[in-house]
Amino acid sequence: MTFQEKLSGIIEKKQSLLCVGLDTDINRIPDFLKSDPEPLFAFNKAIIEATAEYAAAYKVNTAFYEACGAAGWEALEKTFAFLPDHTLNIADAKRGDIGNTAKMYAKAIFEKLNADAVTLNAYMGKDTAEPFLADPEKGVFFLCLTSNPGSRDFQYFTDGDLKLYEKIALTVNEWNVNSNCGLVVGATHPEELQHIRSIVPGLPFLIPGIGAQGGDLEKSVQYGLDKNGAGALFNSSRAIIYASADHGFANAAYAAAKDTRDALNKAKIMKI
Ligand code: OMP
Repeated sequence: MTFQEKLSGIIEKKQSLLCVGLDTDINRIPDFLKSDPEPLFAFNKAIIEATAEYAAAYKVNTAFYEACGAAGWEALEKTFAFLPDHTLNIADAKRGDIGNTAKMYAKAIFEKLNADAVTLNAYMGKDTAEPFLADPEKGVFFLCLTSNPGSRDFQYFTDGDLKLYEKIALTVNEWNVNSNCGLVVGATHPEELQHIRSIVPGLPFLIPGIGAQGGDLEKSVQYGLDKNGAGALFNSSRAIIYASADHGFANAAYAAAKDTRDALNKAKIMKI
C-alpha cells in the first residue's frame, strides 16, 4: 500500500481530517506532571488516549523533545511506539541536507522512530529528498507555503513566471512517482491554498495554522481538500493539547479534539 493510499484509507475509516500536534513543551504541561519521572511521555500518553478516537493523524514536532536532551529523545521514541496503528504518525522534523546525511536522517525517522511520514525542506533539491522517498509506504510533506509571517520573505519570490512556492508544488508533483509526496500549506493563506490545489490536484496536503495561529478553518477545508473530499490533514497543536492546564487537561483535549474534528467535517459537508 502506498503512503497516499494509506492516508486516504485512514481519513475514510476514521471520518476525520484532524491531525493532533504533539508540540509538548515541558514548561506548559500541567504542574502536577512535572514531577513524573517521564513528564513528556506521561503527558503525551494521556493526550493520545484522550484524542485517538478523533485523530486521523498525529504530528510530533521533534524540536520540543530535542530541547530536553537525551530524556527528550527517549520520550520521542516512547511516544512513537505508543501512537496507535490506526492513525498516520508524522515526525515534524523539517529536515533537508546532502544525500549522504539525508540517509541518516531517514534512518532515524523511518527506522528508529518508525514514523509514517516526515516534514522536509526542499531547498537543497531532489538528491536530498531521495533517501526519504525510496519507500512508497513512507510519506514526505515538503514545505510549500508556510503559515508564519516570514513565509513572505522568500516563498513569494518570482522569476517572472512562477513564485517559489508554485515551483515547489509543481516540482514535488513530478517527484511523486511513488505516490508518497505531499505539501505543507498554511491555513493562514486560504486563497493561495485554493490556487495550489488547482495546480496539483492529486497531492496530499498537511495544513497547519488552524487553532492557535488563527488560520481560517472553513476556507482551508473548502480549498484544501481534493475532488474526493479527502487528501488533506489539518493540524492543531496548542489549541488541543493545552486546552486546560489542570487535572482535567486530558478531558479538555478530548473535547477540543472532538470539536475540531466536527468543525472540519462540517466544513467538508459544506464543500460537497
Ligand atoms: P499550533 O500553532 O500550536 O497549532 O502548532 C502548529 C504546528 O505546525 C507546529 O508544530 C509548527 O511547527 C507546525 N507548522 C506550522 O505551524 N506552520 C507551517 O507552515 C509548517 C508547520 C509544519 O510543518 O508542521
